[in-house]
Amino acid sequence: MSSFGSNTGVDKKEENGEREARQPPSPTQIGGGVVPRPVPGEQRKVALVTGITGQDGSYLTEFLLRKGYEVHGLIRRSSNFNTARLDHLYVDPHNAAKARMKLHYADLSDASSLRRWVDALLPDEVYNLAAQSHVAVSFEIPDYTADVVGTGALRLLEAVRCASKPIRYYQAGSSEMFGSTPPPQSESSPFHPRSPYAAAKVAAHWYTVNYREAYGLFACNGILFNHESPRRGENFVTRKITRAVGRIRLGLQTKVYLGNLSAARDWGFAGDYVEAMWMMLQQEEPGDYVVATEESHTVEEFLQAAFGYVGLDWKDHVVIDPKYFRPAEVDSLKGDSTKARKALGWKPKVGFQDLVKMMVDQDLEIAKREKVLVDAGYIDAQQQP
Ligand code: NDP
Ligand code: GDR
Repeated sequence: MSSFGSNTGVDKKEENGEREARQPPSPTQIGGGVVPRPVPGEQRKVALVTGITGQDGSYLTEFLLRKGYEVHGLIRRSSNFNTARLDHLYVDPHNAAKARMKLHYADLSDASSLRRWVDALLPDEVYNLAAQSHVAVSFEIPDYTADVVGTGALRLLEAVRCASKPIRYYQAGSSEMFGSTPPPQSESSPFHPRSPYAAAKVAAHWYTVNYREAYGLFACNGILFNHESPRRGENFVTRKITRAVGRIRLGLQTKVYLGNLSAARDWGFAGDYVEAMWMMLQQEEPGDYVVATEESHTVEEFLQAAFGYVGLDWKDHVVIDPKYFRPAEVDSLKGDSTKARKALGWKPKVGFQDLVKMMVDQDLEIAKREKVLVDAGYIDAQQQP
């Protein structure tokens, strides 16, 4: 713990978590809704999750609800509903006895909204999962990516630091931070980011370390390698492939256009990885952890596994389109997660082949439903090549 003071007006003892939490004020009207406060003395833990509508946010929320948490998620305003991954967890907040997941509007680019919700909810744990998380897109919108991914983390850390009780903080770091550093990559491997996204994640990583050292915050960086699932966004390569496999198998599409097939990634299952996030925040001391399967496969190997599972040859269906190559590529990622396995007792449960099958099985089901609509003339299969 550092001996440096803070500028929040509270003394060091308080920042190190030795102060009694303030009595939470009574419910406040914020953002058009009544904010439920944790009842003093109640055992239920409260988590605040940014990026709750994303792949990891939905798995983490399921996990925390199973653990008995009350989960508050910050969502950004969108012209379409962006809560599809959470619909199965949603209970109308008027059903106060049952609704343990609550959603509030905020944005990582808006410091005041972050500060307001941290102050209003006074959670025990904050999980910062929000990001413009697409590496290729970060070359198109570098400024925005840096703002949300890098400075956004700083804004949230500052809100946590200034809160009136000690709050544990998780930062969603990425194997992309290692970039061109050769595998295996561990906590002691140097960072060499290869995209605006990765550089912004490196900034967020060091902001987190800095707040831990400077203010004694219980702040952890999870350096997570690629993790996928049936809920993966459809423009990440694994899901793009499994969606295409489902549609091609059902005759709704014939080709899929891809970029670099020789890149190697350490792919795990997202449901396993959110458990590691939680485990980090339950330790006696904060720290940084690599989370990985320690097994690496190329995009081509993923294609073989996914197409092969439904009896197809990927070479008959894949077309290389140079537009999907990146200005700078991360060639090879394979994690060394010894620290997480020893210190947290974490290990992945789902292997590569089972992950591929899980994703293809779901995307076959989605394609079957699409086919019903196509056959009935409700949608046009020719939207895809
Ligand atoms: P997703 O892209 O699925 O989800 C990102 C989330 O961030 C969404 O909820 C999105 O909201 C939200 N978000 C985006 N911009 C903003 C903003 N300006 N303000 C508030 N919320 C915002 O990512 P994943 O679930 O896959 O990843 C979770 C985190 O882990 C990310 O930080 C990612 O960079 C990191 N990571 C992911 C890995 C992986 O393999 N999945 C590996 C290593 C790190 P909306 O739904 O409205 O778009
Ligand atoms: P990544 O995931 O960049 O590793 O970031 P992505 O699935 O986008 O790319 C993996 C590899 O596949 C190659 N590739 C393609 N990628 C996409 N998206 N689309 C294609 O058509 C295509 N063809 C080949 C890429 O070049 C790359 O080498 C993910 C994100 O979740 C990040 O937020 C996270 O931090 C890292 O994983 C760890």
